Amino acid sequence: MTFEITISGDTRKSCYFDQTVRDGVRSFQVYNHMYLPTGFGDPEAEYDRLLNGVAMWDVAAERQVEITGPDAALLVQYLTPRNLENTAIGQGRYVPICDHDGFLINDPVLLKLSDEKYWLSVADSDIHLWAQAVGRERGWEVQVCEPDVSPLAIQGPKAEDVTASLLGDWVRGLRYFGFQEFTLDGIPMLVARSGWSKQGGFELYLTDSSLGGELWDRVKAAGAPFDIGPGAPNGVERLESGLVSYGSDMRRQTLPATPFELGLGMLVDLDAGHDFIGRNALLAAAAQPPERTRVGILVKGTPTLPGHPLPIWRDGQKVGVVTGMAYSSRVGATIAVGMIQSDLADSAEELSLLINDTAYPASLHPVPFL
Ligand code: THG
Repeated sequence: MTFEITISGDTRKSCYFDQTVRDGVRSFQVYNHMYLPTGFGDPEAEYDRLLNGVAMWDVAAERQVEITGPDAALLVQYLTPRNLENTAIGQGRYVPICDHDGFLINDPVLLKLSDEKYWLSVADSDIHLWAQAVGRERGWEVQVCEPDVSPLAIQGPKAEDVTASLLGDWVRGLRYFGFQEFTLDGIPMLVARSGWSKQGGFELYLTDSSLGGELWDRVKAAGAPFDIGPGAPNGVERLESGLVSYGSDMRRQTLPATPFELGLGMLVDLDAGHDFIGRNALLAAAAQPPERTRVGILVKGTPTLPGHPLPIWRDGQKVGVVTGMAYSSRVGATIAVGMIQSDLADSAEELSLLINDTAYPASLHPVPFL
């Protein structure tokens, strides 16, 4: 029997879609109601490019929530536990967003474009509606909208050479998470040193989606001497590097977690004196040791994750969850991340995962793995 699934009409393509299809995309995931490429059919080559060369990723699904107006700074600060006081124009910050119970509902990159204009480059949840509602309910003078912005990531040790040869040597001077507006032969963008990998690189925030195909091809051409190839946010490298993935490591509705439980406690500023959503809950949470702690896990064997969260077993008891797992050739083992009850986070032994009726021995490992 065959059947058809219609995905809501709210789900859309990126402005790089046609180029990714032409260049051999093989799988997509729906992320922020958009099609996000997840693979081009050769995971080993894509991993190798990210680690040793350079890759280009269509990450337009990292959508922007634009917050403007006289009270924009007020709203942005109220949305995140991180103290934004010393954020300069042209500086990005990684900012957790929590609900009133202190559970993470997103972990965007914040870009400060001016004192009255901010972008939240969001992970996979509907922060646009949240920000708009909060601003309105507070009676603040702010507008929340989605601008025409489509990030394209260039990642890997040769990303700087590629980006410099495309845009000029000035990009070498960009600090980590710093960004700058730039127009390349009529293609307007914002150039940032950032990206969802620890291999270094840039994100080009194209601000005219009608020029997506042109920008993709310009990056491809500039990267050709460096053997650039298409890729996607990499599930193996992110585990090795300990990057958090909203939707995998936590999600408000299915796997609620506080910043403390996810190892993001350093981004929660309870003493700065600013008010923010979730402050009381996080104050209470901070007053006692967290119930669960984020851990890395080494798994014996080469199972694949049948779905997540997957329970971690010890002595016939569920003591935690695995939220991401993959074989890492650099570690030489199957690695995973997840959360475990805090009293076991330092020294738990005899852990196991149960996958398809087979028990796989597991042991703790510090994150990042590399
Ligand atoms: N780039 C942009 N937008 C994004 C992402 C991105 N939106 C969705 C998603 N990724 C948001 N989540 C993250 C998670 C981690 C990081 C960035 C965005 C990240 N973390 C570094 C780390 O953990 O080591 C740096 C953290 C820090 O500076 O404190 O880069 O990738 N545009």
